[in-house]
Amino acid sequence: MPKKNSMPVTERGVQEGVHSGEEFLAAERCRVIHRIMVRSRVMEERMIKMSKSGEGFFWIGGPGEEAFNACLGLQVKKGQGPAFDYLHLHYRNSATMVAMGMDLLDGIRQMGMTFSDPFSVGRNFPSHFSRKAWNVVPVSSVIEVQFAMAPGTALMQKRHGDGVTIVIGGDAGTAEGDFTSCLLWSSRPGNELPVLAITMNNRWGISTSHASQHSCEHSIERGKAFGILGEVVDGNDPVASWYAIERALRYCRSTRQPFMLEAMVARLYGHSSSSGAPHSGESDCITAFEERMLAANVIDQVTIDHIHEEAHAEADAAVEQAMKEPKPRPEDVERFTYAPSPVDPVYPEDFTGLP
Ligand SMILES: Cc1ncc(C[n+]2csc(CCOP(=O)(O)OP(=O)(O)O)c2C)c(N)n1
Repeated sequence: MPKKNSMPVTERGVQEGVHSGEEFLAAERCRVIHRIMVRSRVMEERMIKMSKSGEGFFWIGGPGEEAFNACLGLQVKKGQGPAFDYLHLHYRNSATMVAMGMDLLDGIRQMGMTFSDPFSVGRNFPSHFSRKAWNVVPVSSVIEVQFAMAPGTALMQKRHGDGVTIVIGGDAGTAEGDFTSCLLWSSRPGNELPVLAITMNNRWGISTSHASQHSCEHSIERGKAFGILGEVVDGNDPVASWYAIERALRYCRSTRQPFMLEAMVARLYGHSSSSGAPHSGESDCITAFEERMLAANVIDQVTIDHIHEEAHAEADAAVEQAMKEPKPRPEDVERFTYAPSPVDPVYPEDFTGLP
């Protein structure tokens, strides 16, 4: 079982930073995480605007999940192939992608359904990422199927280095059989797999409350039936999230066993643009972190304002650029659908279109 830090964790020689209980993150890391959170949020808010202005259409994304997601993206072992971590994300993980190095322009391109969208050539919903070079498996709109796929990459990884499989979904999705399949396949005696199964618990599944559907408060409690250890973390708190993720990843990497994490998060703009994306008034991880950073003297208000302004300029420029780029062409409608197959008489060529 990964151990909680019993002493304040100070990064060597560093005095300044933000505390959360007994845990501590150095000032520079706080500033890096904060900037990723702001850039991700501003990108998502600009995307919501696109859904209302006609520059885009349907919006779904991750405002409210940035604290946890930024910390996750920064700790992923990024690369292609079994020696690196595999990511089976859901549609609220934009801050994970931004932390891994995704340009805001690419998120905006998918929202704008442009041909230049690197994840789906303008065919999928926003935040439906896929990036082969980073082992980011295509995000599915059909919730929870990522949990059925995750043991597949983990089974392969078990035999290669210390890469692990990270799979993420919402709390409502845990009602699907795929979630249970993941727990079962990750914990078969003698065949345990390095799967980090994460639930982002915002207490809602569209308009259905968690409390009305689930008899246990936390999805990690269900891991007990499979002998899988787990931890619940305040996903609004970057300091607590950083260390919970670090413990969980260290456990999966070193033991090659599964682990469960449940991050309690906010759903700041409702489910999607289909519900109008109104602000929910829930607690905001960015403003809360800024207050703590200010109080700890690791940032000042002028710098905070500058980071927000820079992020707005970056997102606006991205929309301007994306809107100039071509849309998918009607004559391509049958392309980019199937992987190439020399034995397929209908689609023998490369129809994936993805790099
Ligand atoms: C298999 C399947 N059933 C239903 C839906 C419709 N649907 C889309 S999102 C969603 C709610 C998911 O809630 P949760 O898993 O808690 O994630 P959240 O959106 O709250 O982050 C539902 C029911 C779907 N996309 N796929």
